Amino acid sequence: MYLCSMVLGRYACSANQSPERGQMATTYYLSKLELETYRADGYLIRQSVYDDGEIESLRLASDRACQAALDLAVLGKTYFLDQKRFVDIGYLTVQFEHKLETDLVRVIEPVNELDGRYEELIDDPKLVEPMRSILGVDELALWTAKLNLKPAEEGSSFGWHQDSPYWIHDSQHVDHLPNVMVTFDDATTENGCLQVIRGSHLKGCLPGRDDGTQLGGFFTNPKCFEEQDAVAMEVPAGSQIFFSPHAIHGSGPNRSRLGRRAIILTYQPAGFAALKSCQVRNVVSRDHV
Ligand SMILES: O=C(O)CCC(=O)C(=O)O
Repeated sequence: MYLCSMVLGRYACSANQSPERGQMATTYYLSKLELETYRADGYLIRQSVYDDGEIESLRLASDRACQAALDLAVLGKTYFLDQKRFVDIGYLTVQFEHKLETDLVRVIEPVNELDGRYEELIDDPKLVEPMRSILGVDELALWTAKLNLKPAEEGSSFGWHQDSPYWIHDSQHVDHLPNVMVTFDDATTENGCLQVIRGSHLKGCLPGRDDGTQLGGFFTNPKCFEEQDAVAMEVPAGSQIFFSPHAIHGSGPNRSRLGRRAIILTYQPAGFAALKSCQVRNVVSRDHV
């Protein structure tokens, strides 16, 4: 039953009366309108889903995951693509900010393997139930989990791209890999919030840039979309942004004094292996809180 609705300010879900015990159980499935919005625009925002305590626990986990990644990175294999530093430790990849000699972490993937709080988050009904609505199946698995950090004044931009062309060689069901970003800080244009080209997911996998750089092919050819269709996902900390694997998205640099931390989880139907570990990580259903 799809009962959730958007309200002004903090996100609230409709309560579902349990006839047996007379108790109210909260559900997080998408409403019909939300699902239609996701399908038409390629994204859907739910604001302020997590309370201050939950947000703080996600931030603390980000500090722990970064420290763990830095400790592991000394044992890893370093390489550069277009002068950008990456370190692989087994199948875990750490991307660093672009200024040389910096140890500021930009992305960790798959981050759930570094911290139990993120492992637990994968099974959170607040994520799982909307993802069941989007995928139209009850049983889910994780595809990947990225910690995306934009340190104050240093965090770099992400060029316009789709995720589907990255994943098409590793998945037979690239249309069924929806993302959700959970924000740990208020996200604004100034601190480099996510931006999505509205409706771009309807075009499927698009060609990359042919600019002679190593990473150019991963960025969407600018002839395929209008930048004026970009929508800035300005949301409070603790919000969720669901977006299609075909949605063209990117973000500007962090020009502010506030960090912009977030995790992006990507789900798929159950039984399929995750992107980097190649292990199946099925979602474990949890009772509602
Ligand atoms: O963190 C961001 O602003 C964008 C991240 C992104 O585009 C990605 O991880 O695919």
